[in-house]
Amino acid sequence: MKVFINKRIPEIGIQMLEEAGLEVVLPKNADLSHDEWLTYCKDSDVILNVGQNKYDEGFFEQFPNVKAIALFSVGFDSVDIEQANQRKIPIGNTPDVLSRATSDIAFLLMQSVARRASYYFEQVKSDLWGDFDPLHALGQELYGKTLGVFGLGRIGFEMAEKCKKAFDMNIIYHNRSHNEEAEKKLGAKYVSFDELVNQSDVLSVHANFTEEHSEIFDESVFKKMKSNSIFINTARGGFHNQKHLYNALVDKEIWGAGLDVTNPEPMMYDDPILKLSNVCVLPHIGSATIEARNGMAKVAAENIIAFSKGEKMPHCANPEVYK
Ligand code: 8YV
Repeated sequence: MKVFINKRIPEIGIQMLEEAGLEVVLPKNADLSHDEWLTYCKDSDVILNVGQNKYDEGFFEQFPNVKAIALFSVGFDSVDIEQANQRKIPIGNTPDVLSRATSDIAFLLMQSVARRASYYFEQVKSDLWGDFDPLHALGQELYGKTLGVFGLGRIGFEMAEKCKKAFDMNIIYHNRSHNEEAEKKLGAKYVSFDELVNQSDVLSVHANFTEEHSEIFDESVFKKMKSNSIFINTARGGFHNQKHLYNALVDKEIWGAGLDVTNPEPMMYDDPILKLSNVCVLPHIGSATIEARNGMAKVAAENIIAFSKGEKMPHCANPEVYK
C-alpha cells in the first residue's frame, strides 16, 4: 500500500509506517506545486496530508485510487466529508495530542493583548523606551473576568481550565451540545450565542469550522461585544471577518484581538490590522511544539496502519463510514 506524505513530518510517523510494511512516498521537495501534488495523488492509495490541500468532490472524482486520507491536523474543514462518506473514504485526524499546545497559544495571545506585549516590544525595538508615564498604554488584568468559549471541545476545555486556574475566570460557553465535564469541573455555564457575545471579557474561538459559521464574527457581533473585550481566534480564520474586526478595533468597539489564524491565510504583510497596537498575530503555530507535532505524526501513522489492516482508524473525523 502506497502512502504519500506531502511534507516531511517528525520521523516517528514515517518510521511507524515503514515498520508496518507500508511504502512511504515522501518527495524531496517540501514545497510541491499544485500539479506536482496531483501527480503524487494519482499514484497513491493513502494520503497523509500536511497543510490545507482541499479534498472536494472534484478531487474524489479524479482520484478513485485514493482510499483513505490521514490528516496531519485536528481540523478537517479541508475535506468535503459528505463526499468522503458517499465513497466510504475514512478521514483520519489528530485530536487530543495538540490540545495543550493550541490552548497555550490562545492563553498566550490573551495575555499578550491584555498587557499590550506586542506594542511594547515594538516600542523597545524602535528605540522608543521613553520616560516613565503612569498613564501610558495601560493593560488590563484578567482576574475574575469572564471567558467566553465558542466551541467547548477538547481545546476549548484546556483554555477554560487554564483561565480558571490562573485567573479564577468565570467560564461561559456556546456549543452544539452541553459539555458536562466543563460544567462540573470548571463551573462553566452554557449560554446562547448572544449572551456569549454580550457577556465575555475574553471571547475565544475553539470550534470546528463549517461553512454555516463562516464569518459569524462580523460587524454586528463585534458591535455587541464589551468595549473592554478581547477577541481570540486560534481555530480557523474563516470564523471572523477581518475587515470588520479591524474596524471594531479602530472604533474601539472592542479592546484588542489575538489571532493565530487569519482570514485569509497567510495574511498579507501589509494588512492594516498589523499596524494596530492592540493586536497580536501569530502565523498559525497552535500545534507547533515538539511534543504536539510528534504526537500528530504518531496518531496519523496509527490511523493509516489501522486502515491498512482493515481496521477502524482510531481517530476518524467521519466514523459514519464504518456503519
Ligand atoms: C496544523 C491545525 O498545524 O490541527 C489543526 O487543525 O490547524 C494545525 O495543527 C495545520 O492544520 C497543518 O496541517
